[in-house]
Amino acid sequence: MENNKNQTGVYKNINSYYIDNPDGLSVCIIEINRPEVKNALNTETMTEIMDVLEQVDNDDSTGCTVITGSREAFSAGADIKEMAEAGAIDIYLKDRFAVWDKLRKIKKPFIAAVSGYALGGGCELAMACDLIIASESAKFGQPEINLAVIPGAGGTQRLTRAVGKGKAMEMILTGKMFSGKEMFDAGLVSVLTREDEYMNEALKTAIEISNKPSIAVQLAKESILKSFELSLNEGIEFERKNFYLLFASEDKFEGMKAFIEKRKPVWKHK
Ligand code: DAK
Repeated sequence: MENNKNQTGVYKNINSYYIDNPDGLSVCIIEINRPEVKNALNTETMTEIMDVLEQVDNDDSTGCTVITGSREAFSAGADIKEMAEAGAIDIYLKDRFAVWDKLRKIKKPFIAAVSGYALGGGCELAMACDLIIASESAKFGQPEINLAVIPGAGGTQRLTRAVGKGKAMEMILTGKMFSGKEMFDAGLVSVLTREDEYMNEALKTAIEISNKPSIAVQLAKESILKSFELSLNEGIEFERKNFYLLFASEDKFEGMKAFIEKRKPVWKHK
């Protein structure tokens, strides 16, 4: 499964590499690497993460990305030292957080593999991922209230959609941390693992996704995300267009032919 690791580039705040997958497209791993600040996300780190995600989107040989931190911290949030002196006008006019908005434009799936702290922007980065795989002892929280601010990268919206109003209120208004197990029970975490297993599980899921026909994967992701924005009727129409669009792909013909011929399909991702 894990034959070869090729670096995606040289970065200061992340390690990132591709893992070969003999059965399908390769998988990209991004490890946030700022242990001295519990993987706090300064602008440079977010820019590096985005650079890799965009690289994967443009790379026909890669199907999926896993974003992770260390066992101790996925990420303790945006870098407070970077924000401490910023004023409202400066932060608005210079649009200092613009890089965060680009996460929504990524077409290929990316998975959060969470252990340790996932706080503030760290929790929001995990929630911007397409699914969260976490260890039982992960610690999720939105502690911004303790800094006299509120979540600013989608926390009030994505958390509420994932866990409902009551739990979102509890997390955001108290700033308390909740375990991976609690967040699994609340519906934020898709797969809960034992302490040492979160990365293996994330990799397994990423490989499973990378073995699927990539165009269908991307249009499925796009359609699911649209469900947060559209009415049911509009969403179903959007889904229908993407369904029809897939009939233009070579893989659709191969998938259905292979089923009828009782053989494994050979995907071209075209
Ligand atoms: N930023 C900067 N440094 C941090 C940090 C952070 N978020 N979290 C930890 N550190 C640093 C600490 O300052 C300390 O540095 P030194 O003192 O050694 O120089 C070092 O990491 C170790 O931390 P501790 O000594 O505190 O370690 P503990 O084990 O005692 O505690 C902790 C770990 C994670 C519970 C604690 O460090 C902590 O509470 N950290 C802050 C968590 C937090 O408040 N996070 C939310 C930050 S606000 C937006 C996008 C994003 C955001 C907003 C808008 N837009 C798109 C508009 C996000 C905002 C946030 O995330």
